[in-house]
Amino acid sequence: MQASPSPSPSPSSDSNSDSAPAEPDRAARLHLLARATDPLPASALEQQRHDGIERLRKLLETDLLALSRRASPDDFADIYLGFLAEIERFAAFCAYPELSGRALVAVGGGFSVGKSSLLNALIGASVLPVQIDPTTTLPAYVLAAPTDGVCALNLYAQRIELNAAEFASLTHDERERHGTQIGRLLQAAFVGRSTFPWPRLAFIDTPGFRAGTLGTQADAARAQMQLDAAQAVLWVLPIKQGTVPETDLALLARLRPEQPKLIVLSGADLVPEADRERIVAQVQQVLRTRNLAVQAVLPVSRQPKYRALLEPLAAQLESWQALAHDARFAHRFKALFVRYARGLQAERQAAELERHHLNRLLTLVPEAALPDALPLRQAADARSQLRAAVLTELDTLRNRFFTELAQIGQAVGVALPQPHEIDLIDIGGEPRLRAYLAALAQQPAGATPASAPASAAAHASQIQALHRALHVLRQPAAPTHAPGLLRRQRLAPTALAALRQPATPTHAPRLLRRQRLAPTALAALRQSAAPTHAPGLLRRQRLAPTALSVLQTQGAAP
Ligand SMILES: Nc1nc2c(ncn2[C@@H]2O[C@H](COP(=O)(O)OP(=O)(O)OP(=O)(O)O)[C@@H](O)[C@H]2O)c(=O)[nH]1
Ligand SMILES: [Mg+2]
Repeated sequence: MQASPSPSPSPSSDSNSDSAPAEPDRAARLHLLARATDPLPASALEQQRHDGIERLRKLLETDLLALSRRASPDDFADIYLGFLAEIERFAAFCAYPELSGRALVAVGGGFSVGKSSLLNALIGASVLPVQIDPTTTLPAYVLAAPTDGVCALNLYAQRIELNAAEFASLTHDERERHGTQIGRLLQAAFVGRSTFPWPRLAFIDTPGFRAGTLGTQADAARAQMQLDAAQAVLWVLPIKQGTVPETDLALLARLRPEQPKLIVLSGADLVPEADRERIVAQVQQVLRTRNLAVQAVLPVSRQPKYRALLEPLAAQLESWQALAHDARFAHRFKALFVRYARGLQAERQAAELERHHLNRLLTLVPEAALPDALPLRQAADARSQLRAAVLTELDTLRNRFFTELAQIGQAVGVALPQPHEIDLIDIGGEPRLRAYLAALAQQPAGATPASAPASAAAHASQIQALHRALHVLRQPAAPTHAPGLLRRQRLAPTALAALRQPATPTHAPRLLRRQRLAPTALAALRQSAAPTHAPGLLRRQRLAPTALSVLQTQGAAP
């Protein structure tokens, strides 16, 4: 394998662009094309992995779709596309398990902003193709390896080796230069370098997304998925722009808030030194105004003369090596299943409510009209029952999916157990609370887990509030409680705040009151003229048990 590809098209290939490719080139292209479309796994292990992923795919494409035809929420198309995209990324991960154990740093930004150039400069070698025009067509992972080499995932997610020249040819202008579009058949490339300085990091060089009028939601969604999957993000902007375009701000805003991010201003050699600081301050100001937290805004340059500018960035990357590098596939798959289930639960509740209203109406309907009215109630009943049945089947399907996922994970050496719904709550980078919640999830409500923070034990009221909320969340008999709580993602951070402030024991009830639970419950209880309304209203609020127990603790409820 050749050590280092030529980073930019050679003048000779440019001048040939209008004529037919030469014979040796044509043969080489055909050979590459054959590998890019070869469906056969190379080894027994590859075969096993391939079969496992195919079974997962079939579960989604056959069983999940069949279920969705019986009942599915309005956003099912998005959920399904999410599943397909996640499966693709999972297949890429399994085909290149060397990625596991490394924190993934995504390099994102618009077209031709200098993403690939930045990576080349950081690793001190021209491994990624760089051109003035849009260049990168397929996401390329760059990481440490015992020997230099490039491989890619072909059309059938099989791993194929590429020589340096082949990799360098897979650019946006491949068709003009070689008459082929093999880059579009490949799913991802993996560039291993023996001199890569960060053994516990891997970069992913993403194709730039289109901005402005050319922009499509699909582009942005694809870019966001790659960025989302990473543990940290380097966002590249050309320093000459002097500010952050709206498209970039929108994408940055959609990233997970706890994901560490750096803004990198490329082309620092192109502006006078005095302007550099001004532009950095300007960018920081824009980010502050938009409430977008980034660790730093760093001017950089690909020019060797400006190498010193890369040092702060290199130091930051060094610290990112300590980032947790859990493969979050299981979480993202689970989140998609939960989204489907929540949609069904909402529809089921709507049907139940309709049935409830119809029941009331039926008491007023003259007997002669009953034959017309009763089918309406039966229809609402049927809708609710169908959702309940589909929810049960969805549970079974999800468990089958996760059993299969765990087996594939085992084959490639990554643990992928099914996460608890509680684990999906976004509680930021608070490992202590995360561990605490995880321990709670394993225990019966009421018990304080051993891993609880020391100060927590002394402040039973906050802990109790947290327990109650989590208990509600875990109740299988009341599945609608979980979505309610999950949707109000404010619960966990506020519980965290309560744990942090042991001196204010009223914090938890205050929070609940702020969430408008207690006032609603109180209002319902006050309606003594219509006592039967209270439970109904409370049930509709979905958090009745929590609200009631808080009121009881405060002596406000019977
Ligand atoms: N002077 C100067 N030029 C740069 C710098 N960084 C990138 N460039 C130039 O900007 C152009 C685009 O650079 P790329 O690294 O290919 O940009 P990219 O973001 O990877 O582009 P896509 O892969 O197409 O999205 C090339 O012509 C680079 O030479 C820099 O720091 N200084
Ligand atoms: Mg590029």
